[in-house]
Amino acid sequence: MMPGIAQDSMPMSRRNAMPMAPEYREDEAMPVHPSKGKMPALEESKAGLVRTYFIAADEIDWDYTPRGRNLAGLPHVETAEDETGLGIRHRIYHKAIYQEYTDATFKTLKVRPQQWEHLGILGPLIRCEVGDSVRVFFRNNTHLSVTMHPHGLEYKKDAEGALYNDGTIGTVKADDMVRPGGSYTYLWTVPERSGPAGMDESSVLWMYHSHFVESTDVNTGLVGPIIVTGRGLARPDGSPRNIDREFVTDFAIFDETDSWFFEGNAGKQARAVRMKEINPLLRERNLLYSINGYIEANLPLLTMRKGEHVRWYLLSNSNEEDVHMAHWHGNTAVWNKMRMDSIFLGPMAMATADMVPDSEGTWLFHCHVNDHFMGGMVGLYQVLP
Ligand SMILES: [Cu+2]
Repeated sequence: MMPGIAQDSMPMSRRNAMPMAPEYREDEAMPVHPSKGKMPALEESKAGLVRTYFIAADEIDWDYTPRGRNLAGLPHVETAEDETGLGIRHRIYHKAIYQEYTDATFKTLKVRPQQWEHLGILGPLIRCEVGDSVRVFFRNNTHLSVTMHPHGLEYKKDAEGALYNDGTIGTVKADDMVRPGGSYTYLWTVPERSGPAGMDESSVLWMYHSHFVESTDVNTGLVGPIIVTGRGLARPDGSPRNIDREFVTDFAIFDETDSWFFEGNAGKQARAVRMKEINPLLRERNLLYSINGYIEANLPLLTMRKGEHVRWYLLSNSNEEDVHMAHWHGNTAVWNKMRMDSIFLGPMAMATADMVPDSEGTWLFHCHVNDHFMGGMVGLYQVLP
């Protein structure tokens, strides 16, 4: 636990820029629907299923290299780190992430299915079919004010999860800033315009993130995936019926100098937000070029079988350096009806690509931008016979 770290450590310049929530009262952050006891995960409504999630923002110590450094075995140019002999094996930072719980008591973490272990630092996968709705019982266990703001899904002003001068007041503001220890129930709907369009396949990727101070919230770790399957195309669990296996990979640069916890992590070094100007070198040392929060092939091995219909959902974070070229060795994929072995991602991009692997073996999966590749934005995937 990091002592005394909260947004009150925010620089004045940024505090003054914050929009105010004039009608906010603590009791307004209580759930819209009382969340006593267990709620069923699935309920039928007229339109479709109501898919219920219990998600908390939690503080954790995140290790970008849980299994050690440079697991891809790539030759690399000797760095200052090598020369100092410090042999830094782990890159650990205090962070806040979204985690899924079993019920409204928020006592038991839901075990992540093996299929989704590779999500790493990302929040739980929220999935649904067009016509469903998504209800998230959210609890903020951090010392920060945070929110959940979804992309793509339909929301009213009381479930947008973003604080700005939108002319709303009162209870409609409660979703915009969930204070430490607070909770809120977000209700999102999934109309046709949230699902696949003419050029899409049977499912599309969206994402959610905290949108209190957006850049800092995401760099702190508060981001997760949403997958929407087209109406009538989903299995009961929401997955697309025509797909054998799915992977979500976030080409994610985390700027740890823009994390709410930077001062604690770095030992009271200079203020984070102006680091780009005042100490770009220190910032560069704290840019983590990750896939799902893992660097240097610490991403769990993404395993599939030859001939399977594999869907890749590609995502990126939103720093200005989050300009990526996701590249597979060994196999090709189809994106937007085009054959690719590399897919471009701008900041906060979402892309879906389908692969039917025909080449067995263990293959590199990496960002082709030189700095990112050298910085460790590398994973491995495996095609079994
Ligand atoms: Cu990149």
